Amino acid sequence: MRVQVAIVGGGPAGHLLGQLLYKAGIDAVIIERQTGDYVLGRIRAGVLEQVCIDLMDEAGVGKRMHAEGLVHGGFDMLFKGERHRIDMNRLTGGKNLMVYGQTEVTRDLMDARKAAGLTTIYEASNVTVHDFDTAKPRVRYEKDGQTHEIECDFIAGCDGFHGVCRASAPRSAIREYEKIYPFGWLGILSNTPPVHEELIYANSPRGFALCSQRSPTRSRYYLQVPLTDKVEDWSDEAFWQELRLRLDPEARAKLVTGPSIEKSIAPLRSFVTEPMRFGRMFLAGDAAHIVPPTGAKGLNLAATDVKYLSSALIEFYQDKTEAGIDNYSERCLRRIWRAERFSWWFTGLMHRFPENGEIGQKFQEAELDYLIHSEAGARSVAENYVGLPLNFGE
Ligand code: RFL
Ligand code: PHB
Repeated sequence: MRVQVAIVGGGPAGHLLGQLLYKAGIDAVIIERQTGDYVLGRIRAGVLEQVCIDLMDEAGVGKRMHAEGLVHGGFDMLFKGERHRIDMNRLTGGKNLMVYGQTEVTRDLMDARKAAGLTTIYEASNVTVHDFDTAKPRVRYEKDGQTHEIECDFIAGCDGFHGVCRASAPRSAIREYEKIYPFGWLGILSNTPPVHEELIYANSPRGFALCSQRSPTRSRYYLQVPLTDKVEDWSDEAFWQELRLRLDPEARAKLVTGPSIEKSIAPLRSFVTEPMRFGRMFLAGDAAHIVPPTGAKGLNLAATDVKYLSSALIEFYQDKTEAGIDNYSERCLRRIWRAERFSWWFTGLMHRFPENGEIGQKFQEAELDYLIHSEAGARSVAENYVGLPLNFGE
């Protein structure tokens, strides 16, 4: 097989890239290790920034998102037992976020791909990437006991944190920055009405908690837990009991509980790869960077990488210029480091770090107190949380 772009990884980044390239008449194939159902079964992000919403529209898949997504103009921060609203909409001059699950984003993109008759190779094993330092890169994979090879002009590494593309970049050409946090997030999905119409980020003496949602009848909640905890240690009842203890009295009284339909623990990490281009192979999304989920930035960053990459590839084919390709890594990394900084800071503000002692706790409380009482402080949180514009600082 020969295509212009071989996309390794069929998560949200790979699928969004496939759709944007298709719209521009560029021929691409997606090679995915898992089945489509497996990809859709991973419960992850829930909050879309305006740039991500715009990209879904640009890709021609925004209809269901606009019909079913929930528009949020603010969120609550809970500390010392009281909730304080960050009025994002007012503080940012009218900007909002959309609550619409990553599963739905990916499903809409997969459906559009299928409807257009485009090729996705699922259950491709032993995927390897070759010759991306030449003008004729190749991707090899195995399926049904046979080895296949794809020739292409470019490889897009959209294969997530554990993918093969970053791992195949020459070690001498790559620099990685990493911070691992000393706790994880235990998440639960349940068919119960959300405790509040907006999200609640809680800094409680028992640890962080987040009340999120997917729809008026489906909730998503998270608890900060030690890295040593296992999902099996947490019955549904134990989860709800702990969540109650981390909320304020009003939320505690309103909380509706029910059986979990998904429960998992995610580690928290800050991670950035530099650069994001190796000859004719580009990294995008979680393949190149990870943020702790506190800032709700991971999927949104993946989407903006893909925006920059699709624009660069379209310029290459239509305008015969390599300027966008040459600029790709630097352009992405500026945006990524800003989101990394915010996610790291917000994680530090909202979680419990016993190793920082009582004084660390006092610093946190003083900062939270400042942020909710200072217009400038609250605006800075709101501006970063809602997402900085694509051309910020350019
Ligand atoms: P993905 O989603 O990991 O997809 C990569 C795909 O590549 C496939 N793959 C391979 N395919 C072929 N060959 C190989 N060798 C391969 N190796 C891997 C995988 O099977 C997979 O299908 O990365 P992508 O597309 O870059 O998307 C990134 C997002 O998934 C991620 O950033 C977000 O989910 C992060 N995140 C959040 N982001 C937000 O913007 N807002 C949020 O509210 C938010 N909440 C979250 C989150 C992530 C979480 N977890 C579990 C880490 C909440 C949580 C709990
Ligand atoms: C989610 O709904 O899964 C979610 C929301 C906000 C975050 C992280 C995850 O910061």
